[in-house]
Amino acid sequence: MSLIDTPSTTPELHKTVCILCSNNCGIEVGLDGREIVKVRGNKSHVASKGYTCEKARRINHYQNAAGRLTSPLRREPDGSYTEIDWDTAIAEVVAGLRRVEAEHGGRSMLYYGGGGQGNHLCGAYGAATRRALGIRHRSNALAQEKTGEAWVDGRMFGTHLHGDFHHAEVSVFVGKNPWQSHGFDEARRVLKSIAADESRSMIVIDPRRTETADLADLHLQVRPGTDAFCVAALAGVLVQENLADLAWLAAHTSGSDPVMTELSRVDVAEFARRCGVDESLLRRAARRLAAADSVAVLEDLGIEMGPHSTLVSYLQKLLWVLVGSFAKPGAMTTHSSLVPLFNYGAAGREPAAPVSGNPVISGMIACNEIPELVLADHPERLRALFVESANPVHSLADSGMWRRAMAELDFSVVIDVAMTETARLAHYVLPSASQYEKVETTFFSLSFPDNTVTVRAPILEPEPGTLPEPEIHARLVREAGVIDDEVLAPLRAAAGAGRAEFAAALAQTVTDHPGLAAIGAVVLYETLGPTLPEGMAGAAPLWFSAQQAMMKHGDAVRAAGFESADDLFDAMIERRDGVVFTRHTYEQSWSMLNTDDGLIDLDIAELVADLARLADAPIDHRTSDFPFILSAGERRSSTANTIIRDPAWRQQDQQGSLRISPADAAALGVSSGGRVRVTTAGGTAVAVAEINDTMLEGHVSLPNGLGLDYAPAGGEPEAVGVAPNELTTTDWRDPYAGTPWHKHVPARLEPVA
Ligand SMILES: Nc1nc2c(c(=O)[nH]1)N[C@H]1C(S)=C(S)[C@@H](COP(=O)(O)OP(=O)(O)OC[C@H]3O[C@@H](n4cnc5c(=O)[nH]c(N)nc54)[C@H](O)[C@@H]3O)O[C@H]1N2
Ligand SMILES: Nc1nc2c(c(=O)[nH]1)N[C@H]1C(S)=C(S)[C@@H](COP(=O)(O)OP(=O)(O)OC[C@H]3O[C@@H](n4cnc5c(=O)[nH]c(N)nc54)[C@H](O)[C@@H]3O)O[C@H]1N2
Ligand code: SF4
Ligand SMILES: [Mo]
Repeated sequence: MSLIDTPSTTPELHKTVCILCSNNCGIEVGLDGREIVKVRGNKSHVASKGYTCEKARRINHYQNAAGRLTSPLRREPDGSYTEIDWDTAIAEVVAGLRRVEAEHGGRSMLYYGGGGQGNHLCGAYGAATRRALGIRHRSNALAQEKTGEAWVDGRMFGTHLHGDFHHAEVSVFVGKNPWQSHGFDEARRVLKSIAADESRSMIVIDPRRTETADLADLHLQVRPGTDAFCVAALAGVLVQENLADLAWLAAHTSGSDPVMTELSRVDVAEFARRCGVDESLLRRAARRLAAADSVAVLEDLGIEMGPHSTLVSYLQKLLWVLVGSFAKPGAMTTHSSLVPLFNYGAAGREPAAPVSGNPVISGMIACNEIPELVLADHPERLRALFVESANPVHSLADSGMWRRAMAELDFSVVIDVAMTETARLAHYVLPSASQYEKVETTFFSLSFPDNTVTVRAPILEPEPGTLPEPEIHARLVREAGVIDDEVLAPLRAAAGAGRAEFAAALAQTVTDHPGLAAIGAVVLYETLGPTLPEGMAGAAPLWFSAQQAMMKHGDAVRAAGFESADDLFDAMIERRDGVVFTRHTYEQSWSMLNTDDGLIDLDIAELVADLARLADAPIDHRTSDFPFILSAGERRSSTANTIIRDPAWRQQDQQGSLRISPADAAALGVSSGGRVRVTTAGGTAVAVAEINDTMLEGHVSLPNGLGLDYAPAGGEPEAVGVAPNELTTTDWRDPYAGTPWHKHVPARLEPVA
C-alpha cells in the first residue's frame, strides 16, 4: 500500500512520519522549497515497514494550508484581533492566568489538549506550564472516547493492553473499522492477510457493512446501540455451552464466580433478538472464539460513543479472558509505555469532578462536562481555559454550548497552527511551528513484544513568527517566575561535561529544589537541550522517559539492545527510522499486570449489576419525532479529525455525505447528491445524501472533521460539509465515563428541494 508519486525532478528525501492518525507511519518526503511534493512509505521504519494509506500522500495540505497563524494575537473588546509581539503575548497570557488564579484559585482553570495524532511533546511541556501557573484541572480528547475502557482496564488489569492482530487466530473488531481508521500497524495488510488465510477468522460487530466487515468471516450486524446485548450473549454462550477455560480462569483470575453466575443467566435467544443478530450466527461466533488458540479484540468509537459503552468495554474483555487468550502470541498482552497515556493507579477511587461529583478518570475531566462547568452557577465553576493542539469548539459535543462557554470565560488562550473554531473565540492565540518544523514524537507506543517509538527531526524551518511549543512553554514558565537561572547554571555546566555528570547534578538539584520536578520538561529543555543536535533540544524530556523505561523495564530495554538509558535516549535522538525500545518475553506480560494480587480481576461489581439489569434496558432510543439513528462522525478515506482544514484535500466526497440505506432513501424520496435536512435535539443542518447499501435501515452516518472554516488563499472563508457537533448534545452520555453518544444521535430527516 506504499504510494509513490514521481515528480519531474527527484528531490532529496527526508524521513518523518504521517501525522494523520495514531499509527504515525514512517514516510519519506521530498521538498520543493517549503512544499512537500513527494511522499512515500519508509520501508526501513521499524513499525510501518513502508506501509501507508492514501491519506499520507497529500500531507502538504496540512503543512502548507492557507491561513497559517504567523503572529501571536490578542482579541480586542470589539472582537477583532491585533497582532502582538511574543514578549507582549507571553507577559499578558501569564498575567491573565495569574489574575484568575488570584481571584478564583487554580480549580477555576483547565488545560485542554496537549497533542493530537502526531504530536505529544507539547503535552509534556504543557504540564510544566500547567503546574507553573497553578492550573488544577486538565482534560483531552481521550476523555470523550477511551476513559470508559481505561476505567475497566484499571479495575481488571491495572494497565493498558495490546492485541496481536498480526498473528491472532481470531480477530474481533467491536465498533471499529480498521480498514479506514487503522489503530494498529499495517492495518490493511493485516486485514487482507487474515481474509486470505483459511485457518484464521475475523469477527466484526458493526451495524454498517464496513470495508472491514466485507473481509470478515462473521459479521454480526447489530442494530445501532445494542452491542451490550450482543456481547453479553456471546459471553453467555461461552459460559452456558461450557466453552470457557475454567482451569485457566482458576489459575489466573480472581472474582470469576459472580461473573459466571450472571453470564449463565443471560437469555441468549432474547438478547440475540434485541440486537438483531441471528442467534445461530451468534453461537457460531462464540464457538469460533472458544476453538481458537488465540483471540485478540479491539473496540473503538462504535461502542465507546454509544449506549452502555463502559459495560460493553467490560463485556468484550470478558470474551477473551473467558477463553484464556492472554500473554501468548496472537493474544492480548500488557505492554510497556515510554509515557503512559493513562494513569491507572486510582481506578475505582478517582477524585470527584467539581459540580457533578462524577469520577475523574485518569485525572481527566469528562469532556462533556467542560462547557457545563464553565456555564454552571457554582463557586467552583471554570473561568480560564488553556487549549493546546485541540479544537474543542468543533470536536466536543454541542458546539453551540461551547461557543456560549467560551464567551463566559474570564480568560482563554489557544496554541495552534491555524485559526480554528476554538481559537476564534479565545482571548489570546499563540502560533506554533508545525509538526514538520520542529522535533516531535507521540506516546502512542502500545505494541508487544517489541514496542517502538519514533522521534522525528524538523524537516523545515519554523514558519516566520511561530515558535515550537517547547520554546513557548519555556517562556511562559520563565515569565511565571519559577525558574531561577542560578539554580539552572550548574545543570547546564554538568550537561556540557557529560550525561553521568548531568544525571548526578539533576538528582542533587531536584533534592535541593523539589519544586523543579513539576516543571521538569522545561528544566531539561533549558539544560540538556542545548547539548543535543541542532533542532533537537525540544526532545530533552525524553531523556527522563528513557530513564523511566530503564527503571521499569530494564530487562526488556536491554533485550532491545540498549545497555543504558543514555544509549536508548541517543538512539531515539539519532535514528530516523524509529527505535524498538523494549523487547519483552510473554512471561513479562504477566509481571506488567498491575493488580493487587497479580491476577486478572473479573469482578467489577457495578458492571455485573448493570449486566443483571440489562434485560430491562431500552433497546431503541428512536421516537416518532426522531425516527433515525445518526452516527455523527464516521472515519472515512478522506477524514483526519480536524487536522486538515482545506476541503481540497479530499479528492472524493468533498461535502462529506450523509450515508443512507436504499430503502430509507426511497421512502424519503431522496437520491444520491440530493440534499437532506438533518434535525436532532441538538440542532439542524443540511447534508448531501449518498445512497449506500452498507447502511442498515434506520441508520444514517455523517463523517467526522467536516464543516471546518477555510479560506483558500485570496478567497472568502467557507465551511464545507456538516460540523457533526452542531447536531450533538452533552446530556446523552455514559454514566461511568461521561463519554458522549456521538454514534447514537436520534434524528429526523427531510428532503430539501
Ligand atoms: N480515516 C481516518 N482515520 C482515523 C481518524 C480519522 O479522522 N479519519 N481518526 C482517528 C481517531 S481520533 C480515532 S478515535 C479512531 C476511531 O476509529 P473507529 O472507531 O474505527 O471509527 P468510526 O468510523 O468513528 O467508528 C467505527 C465504527 O463504529 C460503527 N458504529 C456506529 N454505531 C455503532 C454501534 O451502535 N455499534 C457498533 N458495534 N458499531 C457502531 C460505525 O459504523 C463505524 O464503522 O480513528 C482514527 N483514525
Ligand atoms: N461528533 C463527533 N465528534 C468527535 C468525534 C466523533 O466521532 N464524532 N471524534 C472525536 C475524537 S475520537 C477525537 S480524538 C477528537 C479529535 O479532536 P481534537 O482533540 O480537537 O483534535 P484534532 O481534530 O486532532 O485537532 C488537532 C488540532 O491541533 C492543531 N495542530 C496541528 N498541528 C499542531 C501543532 O504542531 N501544534 C499545535 N499546537 N497544534 C497543532 C490542528 O490545527 C487542530 O486544531 O474529535 C472528537 N470529536
Ligand atoms: S493516516 Fe494513519 S495509516 Fe494512513 S499513512 Fe497516515 S499514519 Fe499511516
Ligand atoms: Mo480519537
